[in-house]
Parts: sequence; structure tokens; C-alpha cells
Amino acid sequence: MAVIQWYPGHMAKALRQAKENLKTVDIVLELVDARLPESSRNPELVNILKNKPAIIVLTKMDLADPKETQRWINYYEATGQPAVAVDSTNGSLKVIEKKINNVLADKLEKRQEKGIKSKKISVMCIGIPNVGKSTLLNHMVKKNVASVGDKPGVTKKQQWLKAGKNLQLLDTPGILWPKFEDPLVGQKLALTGAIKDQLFHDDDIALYALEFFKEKAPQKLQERYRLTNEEMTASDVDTLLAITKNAGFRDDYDRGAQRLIQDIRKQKLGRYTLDPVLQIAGRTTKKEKQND
Ligand SMILES: Nc1nc2c(ncn2[C@@H]2O[C@H](COP(=O)(O)OP(=O)(O)OP(=O)(O)O)[C@@H](O)[C@H]2O)c(=O)[nH]1
Ligand SMILES: [Mg+2]
Repeated sequence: MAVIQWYPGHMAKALRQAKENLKTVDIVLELVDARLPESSRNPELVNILKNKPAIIVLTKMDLADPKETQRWINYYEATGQPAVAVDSTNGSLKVIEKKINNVLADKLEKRQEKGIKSKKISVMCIGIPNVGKSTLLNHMVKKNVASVGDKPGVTKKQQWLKAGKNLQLLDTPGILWPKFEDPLVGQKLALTGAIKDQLFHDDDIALYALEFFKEKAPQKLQERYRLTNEEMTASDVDTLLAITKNAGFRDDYDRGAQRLIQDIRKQKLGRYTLDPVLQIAGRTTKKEKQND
């Protein structure tokens, strides 16, 4: 099976730092992308989070299929993992503060009994690159203090931010893991912009995307690229060639692939969820059964 092998040194360092900080923070916000909640979960982070209060925050819910997002929340909550979904570019993030207070209720009560009222709750925000950590924290502190950008690897080092009287928040650099055992995970991460574009072939990602949208949103695909029925039912390579031609790129297949990827990232083909909860939850249950 093809495995993408790469792991920049700064991510190894960021993982070490995250491990160190776990000892001091009260709670962790583990950010995942609502369009691919499991594929955007870094197994190494999940591993170090054992026994630490944590909340799974599904970001970019405005880009994902709302029904699937709700199913994911239900699934996580049912498996004892507190979860919320947010759009950090719009609306209130009070839901996160509420969830933090909820998860830490016992600890906060004990602090109060001991008369420690002034201690702030310290929160570390972790997740893969470009998942929206800095955007979410800026929103929570109501200031643009952390740098954000529509590409992976914007935050280079940790930064503490203060939110109101009660919270202090730690922004961290995005961390991926050294090997994607399932190549599909790498393709999903690339399509949604979590991996630097230079690290994958546009046409591989475009072909994966075509297969997905042909099945899930054929009408949108057909309308946007003015594809005939024959072009829709042709092989994915031929459909991509038709898209390239219809976009006016003649036979510049790479530009066709880039256009499709950019369009999907900009939501021109609508909201979508690449990780289906039922399939993945089913797989987990099967695995659990095998381990029993
Ligand atoms: N639509 C939408 N876009 C979001 C949301 N949250 C973040 N973004 C966008 O996602 C991009 C990445 O956001 P960042 O906050 O820089 O992501 P990050 O996780 O800090 O990334 P690194 O620092 O590179 O690890 C930016 O273009 C944000 O505007 C969201 O909830 N919805
Ligand atoms: Mg950042």
C-alpha cells in the first residue's frame, strides 16, 4: 500500500511541546475538521490525550453536511467524548465555554470549595494544520492576536491568549503524523488544504474528488462544469479532461485538476462531508469486538 512518508522536524517538536503542556493545562480542545472528523484526527494526539479532559471541536461546520455533523456529535458523545461543532468565522462560540465548564464542573467546584476563585482555566488548543485553531482562539478572545491564513503551517510557535477573566488559551502549531496508513486519509487531508499543496499530485486529489462528487453531488458537478451525460459517466480521467476543456484550459490537465480542487475548497460544489459516520463508527465497533 502506498504510504506518504514525510514529517517536518518542527511538527515533532510541536508534539513534544504539546506533551509537556498537557501536564499543566486543565483541558484540551482537540480540533478536527467537520468535513472529515476522523481523517483529521491525529492519532498521535489522541494517544497523548488519554486521561486528560478534552473536548472534540468540529470546526468549519459551515462547510460540512449539517446532518453528518450532527451524527458525528451524537457518535462522539455516545462514546463518552464530549463534542461540539462550530463555525469560527460567524456567530458565538459560547458553546465552547459552556462545554468547558460542563466537563470541568467537578474540578471547578473543588476549586471553589478551597476558595481558589481567581485561578483561570487553562485550555490548550491542538489539531492538524489549517483546521482553524488560531481563528477559533481569536474569536474566543475577541481580538485578532493570533496569525491566521488559508494555508497549512501559519502558526509557528505556541502563544498564550487571555479570554475574559476566566480563561487562558494556548494556540499551538498544527501537527500531522508521520505516516498515513490509509492513502485515502492523505487524499482527504490534501483536498481540504491540511497538507501543503507541493506535497501531493493535483491530479491524484482531483480524481479522488471526482469519484466522491460523482456519487454524492452529481448534479452540482454536472451543472458547474457543463458536463454531458456521457462525460459524467466516463472514467474519472475522461471527466477531468472534459472539465479541463470546458474551463478553457485546452489539454492542460493540471490546471483542470487545480481548478476542481480550488472550487471544492471554496464550496462551489456545496457543503460536503468526506468521512461518513456510519461507516467509520461501524468499523470502530468491529475493531472493538475483535479486541474483546
Ligand atoms: N468557513 C470556515 N473557515 C474557517 C473556520 N475556521 C477557520 N477557518 C479558515 O481556515 C483557515 C485556517 O485557519 P487558521 O486559524 O489559520 O488555522 P490553524 O489551525 O491555526 O492553522 P495552522 O496555524 O497552520 O496550524 C483560515 O482561512 C480561516 O479563515 C470556520 O469555522 N469556517
Ligand atoms: Mg494557527
